[in-house]
Amino acid sequence: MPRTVWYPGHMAKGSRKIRELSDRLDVVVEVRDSRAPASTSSPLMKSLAKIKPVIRVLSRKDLADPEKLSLWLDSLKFSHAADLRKREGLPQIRRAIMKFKPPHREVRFAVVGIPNVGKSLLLNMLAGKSSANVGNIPGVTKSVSWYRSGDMLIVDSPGILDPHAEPGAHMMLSWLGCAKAEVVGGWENAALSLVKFLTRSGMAGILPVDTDGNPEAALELMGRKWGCLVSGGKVNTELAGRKFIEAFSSGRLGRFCLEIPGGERAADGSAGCFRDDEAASFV
Ligand SMILES: Nc1nc2c(ncn2[C@@H]2O[C@H](COP(=O)(O)OP(=O)(O)OP(=O)(O)O)[C@@H](O)[C@H]2O)c(=O)[nH]1
Ligand SMILES: [Mg+2]
Repeated sequence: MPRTVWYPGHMAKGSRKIRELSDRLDVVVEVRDSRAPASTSSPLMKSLAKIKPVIRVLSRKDLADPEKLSLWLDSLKFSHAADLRKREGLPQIRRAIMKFKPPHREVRFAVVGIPNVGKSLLLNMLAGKSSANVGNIPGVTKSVSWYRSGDMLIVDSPGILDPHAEPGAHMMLSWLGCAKAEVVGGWENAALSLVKFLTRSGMAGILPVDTDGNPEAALELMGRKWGCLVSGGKVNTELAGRKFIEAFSSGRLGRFCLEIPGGERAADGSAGCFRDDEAASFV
């Protein structure tokens, strides 16, 4: 049985530290991925949102389906979409944070979220310098650190997942690069389940090959298309799975949203993704 939850020591420690320093914060900035704003919400917010004001940043606006993203912006309070690489959305986020600045000192806030959603990049963009390490794999930031920039005192924190998540809840996160594929049974497993999801939710058009709905056949075709072959001309399905997930999560296959806000349908009338309350039940 593969493990389905990834919760190394630095997540437990980071979670404890953020709770300890929360008294010193004026506001919490939670970063989620625009392509799955429900599944990429931070487990820390269950407790933090009760004691601190929250500003939500939906990163990777550039990779999301614009119509579905606008539904999320309407339904999530205090949310701002951003393309952090191009600094789009940054002035609005900065203004929202500055509203919490006390007159006598700098504004103090923590950037929190699950792994690889853009927390450290947001911090660097707000600070105007490359202070925190950024990288496109989950688990780059391992500890809680303070950064000072002008009238902001910012805490960067490690990406933290829910240790009590349902089995399979991290599957969608692995498609987005926010959880490791090893934890959900490897790249092939993650890829097969993504093909199944896209086919079931009317999004098969984003697949790089024509498929009749058979996930194994689709992965085989992708492997041949991308030259993922081993001796005897067989397809290396683990490698094909990895290439597929990487192409999907980086946006090379097109823009998408995997979820829409609870109970509503996408603006085009399609059921093109799961409602947020269904998100964990697809595997
Ligand atoms: N296209 C695009 N990429 C982004 C955006 N925001 C962040 N990224 C990329 O996402 C990757 C992860 O960014 P980080 O800032 O390291 O993410 P993090 O949340 O700090 O990750 P951990 O420290 O691992 O938890 C980097 O390759 C960023 O360039 C965005 O708005 N659009
Ligand atoms: Mg980081």
